[in-house]
Amino acid sequence: MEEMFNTLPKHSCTWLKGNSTWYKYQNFWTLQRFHLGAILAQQNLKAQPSDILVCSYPKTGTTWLKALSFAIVTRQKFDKSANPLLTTFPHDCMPFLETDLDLIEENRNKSPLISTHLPYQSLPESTISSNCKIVYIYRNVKDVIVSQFHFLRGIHKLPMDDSSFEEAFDDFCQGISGYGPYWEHILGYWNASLERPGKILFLKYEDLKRDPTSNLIKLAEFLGSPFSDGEVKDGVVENIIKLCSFENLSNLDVNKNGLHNNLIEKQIFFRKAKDGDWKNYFTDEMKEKIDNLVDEKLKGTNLVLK
Ligand code: PAP
Repeated sequence: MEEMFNTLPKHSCTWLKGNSTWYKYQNFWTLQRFHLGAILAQQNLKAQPSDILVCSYPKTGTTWLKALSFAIVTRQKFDKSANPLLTTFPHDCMPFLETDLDLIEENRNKSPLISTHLPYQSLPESTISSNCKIVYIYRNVKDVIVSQFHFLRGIHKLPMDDSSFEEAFDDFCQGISGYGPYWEHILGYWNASLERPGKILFLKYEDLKRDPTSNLIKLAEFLGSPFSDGEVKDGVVENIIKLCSFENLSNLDVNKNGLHNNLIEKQIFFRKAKDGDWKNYFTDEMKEKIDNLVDEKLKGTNLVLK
């Protein structure tokens, strides 16, 4: 493996002061350890038809989608005051394919959810042959760039200066970003959703914000745990929305303190959660460049990333 990685295209981000080296393998960029985790999963995962994959490109709403999906599929097991999300970091509510392969089997007793940032083309073959359902979240590209910049600079305790943001932007436009290019990631899932109708649900971060109720009802139906009329009347949908809201999750002790995987401060996963924060960072030229780029890349889909 060491030898193989030595032969791959690699990129050390100047805007991360050399703290992070991404490798391009299987047509996407990420850290060596996630590539290795992906290879292990591809070779060893024995997916079950009942497994459900929670898939996303980083910084598109993963934490939120994990919390919502977990709350939906486990809602019969806990009453409101004892929900695990009150005491568990949302990322710890389900195994992450690239790092938690050994937890997947045991976790099936708790929920069918498995999360991953892998592009569709790199999902383990057994998830495709088992016809596993996939829920995919995406978000407008400019907020993703800003969110990724803050997250990665934050991890390495670097300040948020303008010149570094420009470097991060340039890398992103060249497709060099964690699990990037972003547009290839989206297109992979989008094309698969056309080939496998009913098996891949697309959700958009901004839609979830604008209309959480109908999106949650759609998500629950897709996950095979639809809300009954009685539940809707009793406010179960609204309770899940409140439980998983940015305001609630970001203020819980479990999410404010401590490290995720002994590495990353959990609070970094909760920043502003705003639609349109990019306006504070982008020049007109940058906006035009990325808008044109994604228009071009996503031509022919009805996906709007602007
Ligand atoms: P990940 O891929 O590393 O897990 P992810 O959760 O996808 O990150 O993205 C984090 C973004 O979601 C942050 O956006 P921001 O940087 O623009 O603020 C974070 O604030 C936002 N976020 C986290 N939790 C929630 C939530 N419960 N509701 C809405 N947005 C959220």
